Amino acid sequence: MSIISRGFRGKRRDDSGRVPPGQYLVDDFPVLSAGPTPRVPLDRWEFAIDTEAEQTHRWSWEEFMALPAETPTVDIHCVTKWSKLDTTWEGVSLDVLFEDVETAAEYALVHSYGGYTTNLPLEDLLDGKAWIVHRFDGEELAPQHGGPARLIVPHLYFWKSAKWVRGIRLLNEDWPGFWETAGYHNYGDPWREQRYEGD
Ligand SMILES: Nc1nc2c(c(=O)[nH]1)N[C@H]1C(S)=C(S)[C@@H](COP(=O)(O)O)O[C@H]1N2
Ligand SMILES: [Mo]
Repeated sequence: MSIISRGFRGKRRDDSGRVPPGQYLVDDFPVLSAGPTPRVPLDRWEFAIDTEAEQTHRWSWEEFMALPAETPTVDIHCVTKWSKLDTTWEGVSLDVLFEDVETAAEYALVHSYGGYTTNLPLEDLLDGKAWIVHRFDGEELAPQHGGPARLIVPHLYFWKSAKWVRGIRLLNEDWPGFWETAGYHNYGDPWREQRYEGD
């Protein structure tokens, strides 16, 4: 009887198929901010959804924290080519925030404390694809990573995941955000390597 070796795979998980083209894996968590880190006291923090019909839905920090939370584990991909697998967050699904929002708009412009903006189709925020998170890796979300709360939309390049998120404006017509105006791709699908305008 012979001992058959099936090959030693080591302890590393199988990452194949999880890293989009042109990306490399990192274990640390790089900080990428286009400006200074805004500090928002929680008693003045609010998150708002404004519809194309000028209806506003608003949450104070207390109201936001009272919403049902989820703990997504997702892979994130920055256009500067780092990817980080299995990041763990805690926050509120956009499906919860949109529950009572009546809209026929197709586009969303996300805006942040500090003035950052980014755009995406509304459908990319819904159906379990996006969250407003306030915890990362079991800890309060650090200010440099977007605390007190940021958007995460892991299926698009990470610039769509607005830090220090303040609100979402729903629009009938697409309106490019900060990086989208500066030559980056309007949609930003990492699996299709949509880094720059024209990709
Ligand atoms: N408000 C705001 N959100 C932002 C940015 C920014 O400059 N300002 N940078 C984006 C980019 S390019 C990336 S890669 C991620 C970086 O998030 P991190 O600093 O937590 O890694 O945030 C995105 N969200
Ligand atoms: Mo980025």
